[in-house]
Amino acid sequence: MADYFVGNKEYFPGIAKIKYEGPKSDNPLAFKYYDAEKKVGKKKMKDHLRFAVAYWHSFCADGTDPFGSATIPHPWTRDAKSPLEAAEHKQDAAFEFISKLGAEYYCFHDRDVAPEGATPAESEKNLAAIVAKAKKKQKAAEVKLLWGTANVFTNPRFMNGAATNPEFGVVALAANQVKAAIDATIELGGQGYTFWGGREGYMSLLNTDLKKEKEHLAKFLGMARDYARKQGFKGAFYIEPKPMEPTKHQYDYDTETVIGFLRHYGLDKDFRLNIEANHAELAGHDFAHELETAAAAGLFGSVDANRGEPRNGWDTDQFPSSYYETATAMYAILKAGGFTTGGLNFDAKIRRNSVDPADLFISHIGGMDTFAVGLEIAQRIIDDGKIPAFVKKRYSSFNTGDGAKFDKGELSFEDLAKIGSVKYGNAGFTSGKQEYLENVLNQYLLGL
Ligand code: XUL
Ligand code: CO
Repeated sequence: MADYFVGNKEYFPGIAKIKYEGPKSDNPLAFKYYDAEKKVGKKKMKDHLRFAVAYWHSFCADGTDPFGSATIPHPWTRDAKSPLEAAEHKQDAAFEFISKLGAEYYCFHDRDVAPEGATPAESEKNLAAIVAKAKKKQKAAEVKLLWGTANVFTNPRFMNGAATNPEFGVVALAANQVKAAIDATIELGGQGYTFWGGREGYMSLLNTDLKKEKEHLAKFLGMARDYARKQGFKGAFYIEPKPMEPTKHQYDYDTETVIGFLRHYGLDKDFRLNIEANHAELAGHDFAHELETAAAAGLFGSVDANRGEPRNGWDTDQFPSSYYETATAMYAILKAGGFTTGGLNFDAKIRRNSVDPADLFISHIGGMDTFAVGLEIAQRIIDDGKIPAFVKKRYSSFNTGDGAKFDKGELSFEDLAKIGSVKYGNAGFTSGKQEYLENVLNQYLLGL
């Protein structure tokens, strides 16, 4: 046990390193499908999936919702003599949890890990002190930083936005925070840095200069990128789309919107997409649609792995539990070539009545198992080959003859129109076979 906690106190006593026990196990604290070292295709499961634990949901969220106060006990906040000491205890709990779980990565916002001070300078000092400790604990627990970010949405001063705030002073304060979070990410060897524009949107067009705000956002992102590169940061920058909540309309609405924005402002060389399943749903898209859209633009980066509740319209951030969703998502990810700097970050929280300490483990185990199954099914789709072969054949009329000339840009529009009328009067009646393909996928899902 001593191997798995790095602080002075054990916060999850009685829970040892989580092991793979296989599908027949009835131990809730064991993996049924996630077998880290198992090879799937050319890589081990752990290298395909690159799981990360989200600090904010797992160690900060306490079950508070708009209708009720905290329900989830956080023993690490007890007995601390100062906010900084409480942050250190929380950090001990976090590294104990992540290493017992066997996730290789974690993600954080500046304010998750270190308390805000009375002044910006004090906040920076707090963050630097915590980062120094995190560096040692990451090493001891063998945990790496997938990405860091800044929380420029909780503090009331961001009520009118951060980078898109109509007041220059707030834009500058946001920069101060983002700069410190970038420094922390670099210091901790982070493989990415994420921007989720919590307050970057508008509540009413009557008080908003939309054009100016979008230009400010682009300028801010470009300046932050230049600063990080100057400091030697080699990782990826991610934009995490979300259509609404907290604002009525967020500028990073969905993947397609972000791609257009990045290209318009020349940011597409450094920035990629961090796609969240629940945000896809809020935008009216399938998770796999968002992944394929990013991949098609060469901008797929990372994933916030969670799910929404289809019967309500907000960001419930639940743990993934649908094999269908993880299989179609993993298929999109494998087709995109898999993760490089990114991974599967559980931006998910236990329900507010999941109050046993073991529930935090059980929820992550379920999410990891669900993605492990999704990965195996996605690999089966590829290995069996029926679905990819069907898609290839569906577009085969572009492989030769006039179709190939069209693809190469060798036909004028007049040529194309003439070929249509002369040769293809009866074209268009080929079945799309959706139901057949859905049946094939269901066969893979059952593993028969
Ligand atoms: C909010 C959300 C954030 C980002 C990071 O909906 O998803 O937690 O992932 O700021
Ligand atoms: Co997220």
